[in-house]
Amino acid sequence: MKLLAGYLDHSAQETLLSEIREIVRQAPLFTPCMPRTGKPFSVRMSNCGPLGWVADKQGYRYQSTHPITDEPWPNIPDQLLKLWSDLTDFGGEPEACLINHYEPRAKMGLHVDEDEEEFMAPIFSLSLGDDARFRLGGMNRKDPTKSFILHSGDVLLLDGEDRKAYHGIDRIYAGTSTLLKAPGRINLTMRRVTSWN
Ligand code: MD5
Ligand code: FE
Repeated sequence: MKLLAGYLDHSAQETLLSEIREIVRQAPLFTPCMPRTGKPFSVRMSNCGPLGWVADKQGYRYQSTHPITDEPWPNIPDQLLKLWSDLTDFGGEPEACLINHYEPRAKMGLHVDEDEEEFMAPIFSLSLGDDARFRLGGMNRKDPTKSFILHSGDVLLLDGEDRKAYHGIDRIYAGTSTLLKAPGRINLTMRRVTSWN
């Protein structure tokens, strides 16, 4: 795991945020839910790129359209594609950029990202807005975990072993950033999904 603390300066964060606002206007945030039980996530999501991650009673999957509007996802902003090519040595562009919106009380339980076919590609994660406590464990749910704080503008690169590690967001520290109009946090995660493209 590589944490690039404060990689984006304030003005780069503002520029990116205005692009994300436009994306979310076209592809509104939706509330994912757990397969079978239908229990809603506390995080709301949208996506940009050829594929987007969705979660509903049928399960977790990547698909090329928004689950409510049925429209294709908007493009990934050039600024994000450039960050991917600058910071990863993986050939090819990311296929999915998941947009997670955390309100102050939202969290994401420990999980492994395993809906992708391509496990060789890194995962790129960027934080905007309020600080969050991130928890990173090992390959097994019971392995010991470490936690650390992610700040607005931080980039996290996950490859190798960490790509399959348990991780989650324990809590948001509301009011620690003034970037967003309201307290909360946005996380952008770029991924390769298919292994044959
Ligand atoms: C977030 N999102 O802050 C986090 C950051 C998700 C998710 O976990 O699935 O949407 S992504 C950080 C990440 C991805 C893959 C592996 C690891 C971390 N890891 O092993 O630490 O909203
Ligand atoms: Fe994850």
